[in-house]
Amino acid sequence: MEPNELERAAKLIEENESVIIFGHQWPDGDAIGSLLGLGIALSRAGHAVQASWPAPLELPHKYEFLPGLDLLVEPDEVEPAGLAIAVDCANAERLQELKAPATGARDLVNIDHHPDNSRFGTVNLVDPGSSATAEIITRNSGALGIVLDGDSALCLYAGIVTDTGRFQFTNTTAETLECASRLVSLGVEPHAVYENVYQSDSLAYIRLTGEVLTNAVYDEELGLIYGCVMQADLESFGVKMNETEELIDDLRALKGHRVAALFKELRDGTIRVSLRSRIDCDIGTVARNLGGGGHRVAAGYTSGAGGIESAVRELKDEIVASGGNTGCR
Ligand SMILES: [Mn+2]
Repeated sequence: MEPNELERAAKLIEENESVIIFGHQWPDGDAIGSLLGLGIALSRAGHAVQASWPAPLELPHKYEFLPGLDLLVEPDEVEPAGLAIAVDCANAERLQELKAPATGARDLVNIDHHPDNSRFGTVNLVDPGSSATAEIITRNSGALGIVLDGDSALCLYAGIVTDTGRFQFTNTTAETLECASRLVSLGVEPHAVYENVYQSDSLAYIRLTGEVLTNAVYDEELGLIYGCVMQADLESFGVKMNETEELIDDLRALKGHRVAALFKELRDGTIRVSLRSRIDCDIGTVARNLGGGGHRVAAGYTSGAGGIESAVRELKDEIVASGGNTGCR
């Protein structure tokens, strides 16, 4: 990240009274935590803040404990503002219907940690070395002229905890832990985040997990473990798709696997594929080759409407084909 980008972002924040903050569709803990944490800090500094993401503006229930939800505005009700800030979005396409208000603002600050970020902002605070967008905001809050309090710290901490798999993933660095330490110093109680985010599953979800794990398949030759969540499963167990975000982590408990994949059947029949890998296997490149994107060890893409079987075959073929470059084979 270039130092003058931070200065330019700080100046834009200072100059603009009205700010819209955007996350990506189906936001995860980092997108939500970054959006709300930054939103709270700016609103308490006197800015008029709107926060949104592409429809549906549904918050996964485990994040309902976070403060700042009053800042959320339905995407079709967003009013123009002088400054737009995108958080955790790798490219402007991820903003979907919010792309127009985002790029229509005089300036767009793009804060993100995805290695394939397209630098779509007029100012780009992109740092692929950061575990989370929330880590970038925390570490640079001073340089950005942002004052964090207990509430904004709680949101940012939730973002870092979820994107690092509770400080277990390969993206966890000394800087990550220093940022977390700072947020705890501001009043965050780690156990409260744990209880709200990781001990809030419904019995229906736990039973669905049992079903997915029971039917999981392990391809020993590729070191690939995968499971599927079908629309029929969601209906019979009474679970929403946005509750299944962490299900892939259960597959990763398998000793010796290299890649974990979760195939999710969307309502329109297309298959959303989430991927995780060991550090020596660049699953982000595999996802990009299949039209998606992401990080080296956590990525995803959308497969066509050919059904689960063809999606599985497509993934296996790509792992084999790109194996020499990605180290996934
Ligand atoms: Mn993130």
